[in-house]
Amino acid sequence: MANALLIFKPDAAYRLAARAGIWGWLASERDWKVESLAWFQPPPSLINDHYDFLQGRPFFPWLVDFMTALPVLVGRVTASEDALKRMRHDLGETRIAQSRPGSLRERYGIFGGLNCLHLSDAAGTGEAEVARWAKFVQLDRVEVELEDRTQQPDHTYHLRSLATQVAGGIHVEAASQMIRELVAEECELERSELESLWRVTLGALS
Ligand code: DAT
Ligand code: MG
Repeated sequence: MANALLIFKPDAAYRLAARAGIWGWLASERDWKVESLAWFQPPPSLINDHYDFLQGRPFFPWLVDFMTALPVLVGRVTASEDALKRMRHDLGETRIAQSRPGSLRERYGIFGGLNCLHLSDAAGTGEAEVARWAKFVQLDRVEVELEDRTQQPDHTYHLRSLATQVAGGIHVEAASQMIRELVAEECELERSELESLWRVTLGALS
């Protein structure tokens, strides 16, 4: 069995419809088992190590801010190597514009690297990631109960359209403001947390 690290990134941890949809898939445990789940805010040093292979890329400072701005949901999944491959297929490609239609990222990801979920890409990386993160967060028990439905609206596709405008330099202010309003509707967050989520969401578009 392979161990894989799983992270609901801020865009999935707080956008409640996205979280419910992704949890519905994960909790089906068709071919895998969720062994742990916990809230945890990673320090920048951990994200620097976790994404070491991306250091120097233009989006790297944003990526560290994205992954450290708020507590995220971190878990461990066990699966056969084939099942892990199927999970990654269900997840979809990294960048939202390239993500396979019907995949989780195409369904719930907003734009670019705002792609909802981290899942180790193979048994080897999973083992290393689990060992690294286990020094910071417990990966042995499920301590968070998530809902697979919510009253909160899902504005993913509207957000993607607005994000495309902002990234293209079109109606930047109006589109950014509408993104703030729609993200706020999707979440149940205090103002200061919402501002962090706005910052990392809009930060992905510049
Ligand atoms: P994945 O998350 O699909 O395993 P990865 O390991 O190559 O992708 O990259 C890790 C994260 O870095 C990815 O989830 C989002 C961000 N990222 C990677 N390439 C990117 C790009 N070209 N633009 C923006 N963000 C990117
Ligand atoms: Mg990866």
